[in-house]
Amino acid sequence: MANIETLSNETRIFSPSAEFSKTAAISSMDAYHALCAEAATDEQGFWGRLARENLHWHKPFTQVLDESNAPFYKWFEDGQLNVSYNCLDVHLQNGNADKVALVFESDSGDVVKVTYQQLYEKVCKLANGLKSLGIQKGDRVVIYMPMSVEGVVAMQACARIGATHSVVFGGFSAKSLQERIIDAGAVAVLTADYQVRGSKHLPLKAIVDEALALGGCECIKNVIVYQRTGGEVKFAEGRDHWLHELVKEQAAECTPEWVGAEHPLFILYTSGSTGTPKGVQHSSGGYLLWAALTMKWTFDIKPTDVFWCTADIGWITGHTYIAYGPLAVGATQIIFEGIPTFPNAGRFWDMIARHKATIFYTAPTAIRSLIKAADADANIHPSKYDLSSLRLLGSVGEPINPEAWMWYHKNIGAERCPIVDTFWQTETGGHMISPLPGATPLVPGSCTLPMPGIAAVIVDEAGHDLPNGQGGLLVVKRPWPAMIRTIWNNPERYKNAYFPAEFGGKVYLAGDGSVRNKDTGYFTITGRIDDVLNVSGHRMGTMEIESALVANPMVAEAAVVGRPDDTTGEAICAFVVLKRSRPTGEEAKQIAKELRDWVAKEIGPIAKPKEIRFGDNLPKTRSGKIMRRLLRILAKGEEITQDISTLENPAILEQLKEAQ
Ligand code: 6R9
Repeated sequence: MANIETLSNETRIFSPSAEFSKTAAISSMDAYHALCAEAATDEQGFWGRLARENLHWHKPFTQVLDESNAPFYKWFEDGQLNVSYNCLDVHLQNGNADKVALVFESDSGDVVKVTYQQLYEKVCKLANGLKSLGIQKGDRVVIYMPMSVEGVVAMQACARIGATHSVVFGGFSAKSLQERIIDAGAVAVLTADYQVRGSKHLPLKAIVDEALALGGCECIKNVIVYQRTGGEVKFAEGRDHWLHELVKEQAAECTPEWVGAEHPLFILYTSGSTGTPKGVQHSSGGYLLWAALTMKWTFDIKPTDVFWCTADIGWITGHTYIAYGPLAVGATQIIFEGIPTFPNAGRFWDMIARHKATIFYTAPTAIRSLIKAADADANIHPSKYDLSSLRLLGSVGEPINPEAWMWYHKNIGAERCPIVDTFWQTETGGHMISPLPGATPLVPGSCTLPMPGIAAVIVDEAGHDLPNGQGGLLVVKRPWPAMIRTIWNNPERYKNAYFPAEFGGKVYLAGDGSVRNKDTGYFTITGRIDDVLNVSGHRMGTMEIESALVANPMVAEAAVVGRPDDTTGEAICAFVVLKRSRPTGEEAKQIAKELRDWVAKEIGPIAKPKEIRFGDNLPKTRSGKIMRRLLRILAKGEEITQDISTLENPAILEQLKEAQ
C-alpha cells in the first residue's frame, strides 16, 4: 500500500461535473464555505436551523446546545420527538406511503419489496408486541439478527417505544454476546433461528441460548425469534417467542413514545485500545439530524435514488446509513443478506444492474477483494454488467488506497461518478470528513475536508494546532449533534478516552493520525494512534485478542499486532508463548489452528489471527515491557535495524522472524 508521504502528495484531481453539480444539494465550494462560515459565526443558529428544517419535533426545543457540563454535551434537550415517527409516519403524511422503502435481496437471490406503508405496519406491530411483553421506554433490547427486513424493523420498533437497542453483529461469539447483554442490562434479545451465508447456516438462536447459559444474564426476560430458515431450534417455555406469532394479533398502529432529544436511541459496542468493548451511547435528536443531513449533503439523496449501503446493521454504518438515515429522508434502499462472493464475485455488480442502484456505498476491503476476483475471472469483471444507473459512489471504514480508488472510479463509476471517501467513527454518529459530491474536487486517497459544522483539526501531542503538511493527531474542537454522549455505564472512561485532560478536557480525540496537504488542506487519515486494529473495516482491540489467547490453557503469554495486508487493510498477527516448549513444524501448525479456532469461539471469527508465531519468550525491555514496535517490524517481515540495546533477550527475535 502507498505510504503516507505519497498519499499526502497525490496530485490527481477530479472535479465534479457541471451536470452533477447542477442538481446537487451543495453545488459549489462557495456554497460549502458559506455553510462552514455560518457554523463558525453562529454555531447555535446553524444547528438550530438545521434541526428545525430536517426533523419533525413533537415539542420544539428552546435551547440548541448546553455545554454547562462539558464534555457531556446536550443538544436540543427540551425538544421532544420520536425517531421512528421521523422515519415512517412523515412519509405516509407526505403521500409516499406506496414508495418502496426496502428492496431486500436474500442470499439465494429472492427479492422482497417493502413500501413505507408496509414498513410502518411491521414496525407498529412489533412495537406493540414488545409492549405486550412489558418492554418499555428506557429498557435495553439486544438485537442479534442477520441482515433482514426484520432486523431494520426491530431497530425501528425499539425506537418507536423508546427502548434503547444494542445491535450485536451476527459474527460475534456467545461470550461476546453475553458480555454485551450484561453490560447493557438488557431485558430482551431479538434474534433469528439461523443466519444464511452462502451455503452456511449459522445458528443464531443456539448462540443466544449458549450466551444466556454462560450466566449473569438474568436480566433477560424474553427472547424473540425471527424464523428465517425454519431449521431446528430449542425453545425455553415462557421466555422464547416466535416473532411471527408475537405480531400476529397486534394492531398495525402504535402511538409513538415521544422522547426527549437526549434520550438514548442506541448503544453500540466498539473496540478501544484497552479493556472490554465500550458501549457507545447515542442520542435521538442530534443523531437523527446528522443521519438525515449527511444523506442529503454527502450522498446528495434525491427522491428517485436507489441507495445501497453494503454494511451490516451490526456496525455503525448499518445504523446510520441503513436503519436510520435513508428512512429519515424517505429514500428507497437495497438491503442485502448475503456476501459479495456468493454465488460469485460479480454479485454486487449484478445487483446494482438488476435493481438499478444509483448510489453505492461500500468498504475498501470489499473493493480490493473484488479487484482481485475480477482480474482472475473475466466473466465477473464489472465491464460485463450494466452499471449505468450509478451516479455516486462511496467508501467507508478504512483508508482507500489510490490504486483501489482509481479502479473503483474507472470500472464501477465509468469515470463519471464522484467518489465520497467518508471518514467517521462509531463515536461520531455520521460522516465527519468527506467530499461533498457536487462541490469538492476529489483526490484519490484523501477524505478531503470536514463537513460543515465539524471543527476537525490536527494537533501535536501537546494539543497545539499543526500547520498543513505536518502529521499529528486528529481532534474535533467543537461538539456536534451526532457525537457520542457517553460510554454506557462508564462516564469516566468516556472522559478519559475521548476528552483528554491534557487538551483541556473539551476537545474530542478521534484516535486517528492525520496529515493535511500543504496546498489544498485536504486530510489524509494515516491510521489509528492506539492499539486498535482495522481488519476489513472492522475495529478490533489488540488487548481483546490477547486476553482471548491467554485465556487458553496452553498459552502463557501473547502479544498481538497488526501488519499491512493488501486486501484486508490490516491483518492480525499474534506472537505466542506456550506453557510447554516452543512447537515447530506440523505441530506448530496444528496448535496455531487450535488457537485461531479458540479466538473465534471467544470473540468471533473476525478476530481470528491471520498468523500465529511461537517463541520461547517475547521481546521485552529490562523492565518487562513487551516491545510491540519490534513485533510490528517482525510481522511485516522486515529486518530490525533499530537500536535493541534495551532488549533483555535479543535471541528471541530470531525465533519470531518466521511464520509457522
Ligand atoms: C464508520 C466506521 C472507525 C475507524 C476510524 C478510522 C477508520 C473509517 C475511514 C477510516 C480512513 C476513512 N476509518 N473511515 N480511515 N478513511 N474513510 O468505520 O466506524 O467501525 O468505529 O471505525 O475506522 O481508523 O477511527 P468504526
